[in-house]
Amino acid sequence: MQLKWTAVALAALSVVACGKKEEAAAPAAAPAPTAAAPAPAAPPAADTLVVKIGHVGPTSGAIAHLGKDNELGAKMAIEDLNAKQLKIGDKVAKFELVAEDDAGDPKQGTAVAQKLVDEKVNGVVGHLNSGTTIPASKLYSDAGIPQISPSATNPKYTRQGFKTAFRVVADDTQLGGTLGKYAVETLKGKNIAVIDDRTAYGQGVAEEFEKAAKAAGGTIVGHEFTTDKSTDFNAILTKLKGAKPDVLFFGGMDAVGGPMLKQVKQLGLNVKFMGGDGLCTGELAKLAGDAIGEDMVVCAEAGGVDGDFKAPLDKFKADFKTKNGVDVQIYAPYVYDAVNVLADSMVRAGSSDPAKYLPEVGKTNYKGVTGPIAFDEKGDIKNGALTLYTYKGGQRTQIAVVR
Ligand code: ABU
Repeated sequence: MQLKWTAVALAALSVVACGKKEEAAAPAAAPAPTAAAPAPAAPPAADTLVVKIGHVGPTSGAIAHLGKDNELGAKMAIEDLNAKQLKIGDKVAKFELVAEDDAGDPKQGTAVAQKLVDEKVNGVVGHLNSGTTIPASKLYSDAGIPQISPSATNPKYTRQGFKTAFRVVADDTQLGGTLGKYAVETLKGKNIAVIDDRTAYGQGVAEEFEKAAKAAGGTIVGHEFTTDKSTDFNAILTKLKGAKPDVLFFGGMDAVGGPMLKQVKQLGLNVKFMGGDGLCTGELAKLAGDAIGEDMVVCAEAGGVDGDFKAPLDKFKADFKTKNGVDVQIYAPYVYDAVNVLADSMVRAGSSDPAKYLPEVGKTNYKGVTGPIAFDEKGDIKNGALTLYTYKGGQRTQIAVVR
């Protein structure tokens, strides 16, 4: 009897064991989603339209802080657009960000531009640097893909006759021109020295500055050259010191301008240090340390708002800080607006097909966080503003918005 019970029990256990074995041997079901391996995205519903927005900036390299600033602006725009459930034609748009890094390098810029073209993005916001934006713009133009740069200021970008190229900031003619006049008329500079980094941006803005400073009655006492990767400026600063300048203008980015300011201080060069938008970032104060001085640096952002338009920009900057834990560096709000301008054009066209919505980009009349946006026949922002800044107590501090 005891034996019989044991045999039945063993048989039952064996059935359970076999059952488990069979379960284990069965074809694996789809793995449960984990943080490391998320479940594949569900295919879009039939009434959903996937819209791919390419973004390119230097998210690696010396100005990665600026590239990341721009990319975060694009991410915020995409999230806000998706929350609105916009309709393009009769479908709800689902915007997807395709973010690429060009490292601020012209060759990498065209390589990632080709990648975006091959991926058939519906529009592009970028690139950040003029030196990458200009060569990439030919590829977008050939593919008929609308491109809006939120920060490239070299005039050539919109003067190539490409119908696809737009810019939501002022250009170097306006930047350099305003700063050159300001150096002479407001800062009372007489002997003016210039350094540029030989990039499309640095060289262009320095030339415009020089022209305007001369036209306002200033004397250019020296013009020296560096690169966008240099760290030692002693030779050129020493040479310029001999010409006794009262203003030194630098055409280049903050990553070079910060260390240059330190060496200006070490050499005892007593100048107002000026620069365009590439210098005019929150990061400059960190890069220069106490060499930033009080009211010593004067620079300009290639956009700006005042009056009633200030509140939306202030709100964007506060939201950006809350969401990302960092302050806006400079151009994130312009990226945010540029993505929205593309989306607004698609809605008006009832299509995300670049050929169909491109004409609507040119007709844009959009109220953004950076102010009103409309384009002239070249694709440049109409009535673009500039904001002049200095640094007080290590903080970028607004002087004035000028047009
Ligand atoms: N506009 C300053 C930074 C970007 C560029 O134009 O190269």
